[in-house]
Amino acid sequence: MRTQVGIVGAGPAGLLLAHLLHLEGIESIVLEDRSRDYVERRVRAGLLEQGTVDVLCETGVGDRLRREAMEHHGIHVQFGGERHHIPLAELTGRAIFIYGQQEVVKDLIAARLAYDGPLLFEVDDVAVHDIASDRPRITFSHDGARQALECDAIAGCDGFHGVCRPAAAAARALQVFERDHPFAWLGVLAEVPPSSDELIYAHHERGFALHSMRSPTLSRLYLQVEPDAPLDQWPDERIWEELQTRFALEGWTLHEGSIVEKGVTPMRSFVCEPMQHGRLFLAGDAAHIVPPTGAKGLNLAVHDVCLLADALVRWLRAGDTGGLERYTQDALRRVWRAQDFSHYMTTLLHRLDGDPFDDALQRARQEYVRRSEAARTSLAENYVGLPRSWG
Ligand code: FAS
Ligand code: PHB
Repeated sequence: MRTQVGIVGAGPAGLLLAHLLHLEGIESIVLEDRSRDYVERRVRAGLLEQGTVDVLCETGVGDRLRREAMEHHGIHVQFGGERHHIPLAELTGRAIFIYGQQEVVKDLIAARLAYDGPLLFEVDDVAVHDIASDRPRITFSHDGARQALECDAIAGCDGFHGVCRPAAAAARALQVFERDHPFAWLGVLAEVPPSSDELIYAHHERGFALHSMRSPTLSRLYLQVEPDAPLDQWPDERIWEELQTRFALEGWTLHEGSIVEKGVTPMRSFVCEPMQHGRLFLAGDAAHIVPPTGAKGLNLAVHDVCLLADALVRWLRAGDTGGLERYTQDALRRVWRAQDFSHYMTTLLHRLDGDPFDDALQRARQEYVRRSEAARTSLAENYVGLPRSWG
């Protein structure tokens, strides 16, 4: 088999890259090791920056998003028993959108299949080869047959646990920056109308809690728990009891409903540099992970593939390698901004591990957000996502 760009992974990064390349007449093949049903059901992100929504709409995969996404102009942050509103749109002129990641994935898969774009699900034993040569290859098994795909370039969009970053690391030294946070998130999807018009990020002495949503009838809620907290120690009653405690506020009620999905997500900060080696380019979670407190992961993946698609088109069309040579530095500028903001939101709002100095710093930062419009504006600017001109 032969194609111009071999793409490993049918998450938001891989599917959007394939779509952007298709719009520019560049061929690609997407290889995914899970089933279509699995990737379309996997509950992950839910918050899209204005910039992400603009890209999806401008490239023709935003029709359902426009109809179904919930546009928010603010968020609430709660600490010290008080809830404070951050008027995002007033402070930045930009909004955020609530639209499940699996809905974005469904829209991109539907678009891909509508023009018969090659997309193989349930592939096995994916491996990348000769990435430092001008004929990189991907080998894999599909429908019981071993296949080899020859490419001009390979895009590693296979997430944090994929095979592409380790392949790059095997070929050359990758610098890794990482930090594991001493807690995790227990996330639930509940069939109950959201109890708030906008998201609520709550700090409580028992731990962090987040009230998000997916639709007017579906709430998405998160609790800070111990790393590796076993789910069987979190029956639904205990989850609601803990949420009630952490969101408690005079005159406000958290409505309960049946929990239809729950899972625990580790909190990790991770960046590998460079995000490329030879003809292999990493994008999204394959290259960097942020704790979800800043809602940046999916939005960073979209930003990476916009840069990578532009650079690949210029190279494959005109032999101009400038964009590819700058890919890592251009992508990392926004990655480190998001790393800093995600770390800031995580240490501002989670129960920390009891170091008195860190706790005092946390109180000082909370008070600064409560009393300073400049602090709220900086938080808002990072939260809605910096404009494209920022790079
Ligand atoms: P993904 O992990 O989504 O996709 C990689 C794909 O590659 C997967 O489909 C996988 O099956 C496939 N794959 C892996 N190994 C393979 C192999 N060897 N061969 C073939 N295929 C392979 N981000 C936000 O912006 N906002 C949020 O609100 C937010 N909330 C989150 C909540 C949770 C609970 C979690 C876990 C993450 C959240 N994130 C959020 C971050 C998240 O959305 C990721 O950043 C996003 O999925 C990254 O997309 P991809 O890079 O495409 O990676
Ligand atoms: C979500 O809706 O899943 C969500 C929203 C905001 C976050 C993280 C997750 O910061």
